[in-house]
Amino acid sequence: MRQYLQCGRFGYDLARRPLVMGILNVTPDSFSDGGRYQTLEFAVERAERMIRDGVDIIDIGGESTRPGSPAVPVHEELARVMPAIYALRELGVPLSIDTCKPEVMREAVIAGADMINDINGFRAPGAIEAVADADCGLCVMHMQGTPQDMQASPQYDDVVDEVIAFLRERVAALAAAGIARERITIDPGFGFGKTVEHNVALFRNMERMRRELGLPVLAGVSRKSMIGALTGRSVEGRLAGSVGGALAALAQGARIVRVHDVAETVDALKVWEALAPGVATNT
Ligand code: 9MG
Repeated sequence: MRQYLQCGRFGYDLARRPLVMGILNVTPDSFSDGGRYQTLEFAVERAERMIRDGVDIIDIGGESTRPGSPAVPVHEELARVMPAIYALRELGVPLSIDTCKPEVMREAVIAGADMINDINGFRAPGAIEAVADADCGLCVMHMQGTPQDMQASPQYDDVVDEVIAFLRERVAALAAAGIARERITIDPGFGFGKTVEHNVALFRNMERMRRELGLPVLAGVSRKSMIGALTGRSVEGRLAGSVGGALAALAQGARIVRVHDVAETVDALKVWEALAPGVATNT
């Protein structure tokens, strides 16, 4: 299966190797409390660290998507995200912007963002139009509900069928706007309106998603409550579980893993690939 991903200024053959996407939150609670300038300074330091550690894509988020998080007004999200794009865009690594807002997508792409990661699957009015004429990569994620209410009571008849049907419909909507398939990755959205059982069922069916939709799968389980449920650990103690989750995701068919702990994930991947060639990388 052809697995080329066009990501703005960059292009990747995902059949050759999987990618590690590093999480860079630029929300006020992500770094100490020194205001905007200090947040930016820390974000640049963190991004440079990720690059030294071998990150492939940096995913910048200006609005928390944790369950129960409040929505942020567009002007505030722009004020958080845009300085980070300007500061990081010449570092030689693709920048992904984690946003649901068409205005932020548009400004980010103009400023040089290489990918838009939308947990809302480009459902907001104007979202598809905001990215249609660019060449940025797109991550289309499934979410039931909104971050404010999604974990209240997730319900599915068949979670795997329903998530695949949703992703199929969103990919068709993107294609109808003339967007090339090689720009698109799909994501089951672990923890976004799902119980642990839903997450496990989806996790074990990522290869099926990839096969049925013919597109690369991005998986994010890093430090999530699903890792907490499987290990019994609070968020601070989920590093090993998250690395295990990233490797398991690749073995189950994902080609991009979204992680907080880049160095540890990259090292684990190197060791696994050296000792069990083709297993983690699915070749
Ligand atoms: C922003 N964000 C938080 N979790 C995520 C996940 O699992 N996938 C993607 N694409 N984005 C996420």
